[in-house]
Amino acid sequence: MSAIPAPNSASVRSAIALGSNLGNSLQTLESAIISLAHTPEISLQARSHWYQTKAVGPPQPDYLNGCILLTTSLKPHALLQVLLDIEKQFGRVRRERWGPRTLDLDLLLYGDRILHTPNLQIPHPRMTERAFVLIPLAEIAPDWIEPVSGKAIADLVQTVDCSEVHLIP
Ligand code: PH2
Ligand code: MG
Ligand code: MG
Repeated sequence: MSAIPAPNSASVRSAIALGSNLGNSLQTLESAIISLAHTPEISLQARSHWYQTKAVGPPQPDYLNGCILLTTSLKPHALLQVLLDIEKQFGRVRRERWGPRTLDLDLLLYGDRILHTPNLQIPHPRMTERAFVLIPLAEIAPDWIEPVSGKAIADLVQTVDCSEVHLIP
């Protein structure tokens, strides 16, 4: 009997939010997507438009925000480490919480997993309140159920103020 090769790892769908409000944000964000797409364990599936968004938090310049969908064989913490490495590669320096940054990559969703660890919470704990996350995510994953609220992204986006999130054509 011939052996059926076991898949070495299951692929899980994940959603990532991207943001930048320092330096050449558009170039940084585009380069970050290329870096992610070139990571061997990651396959890029979809990307949203970019949006210009008013900063939430201390006074600072507007952000560019967007979201991507990928599939990955990486476990959540390994995927987080890839995101942190790419942030560092683009000169991210961690200063004040919610302060300006050259690149922010946030792990939003990982399949239907709910995870609470000291350095990683999935779903991202503030994603359901943030128009700058939900609007781009709704473009590429309207039917994805956020597992804590049990609501689809397309429904969550109806519950937030979208007036300060502007599509960049
Ligand atoms: N990120 C923050 C804090 N505030 N505001 C906008 N508009 N976009 C962001 O990505 C953002 C923010 C912390 O991660
Ligand atoms: Mg963030
Ligand atoms: Mg972050």
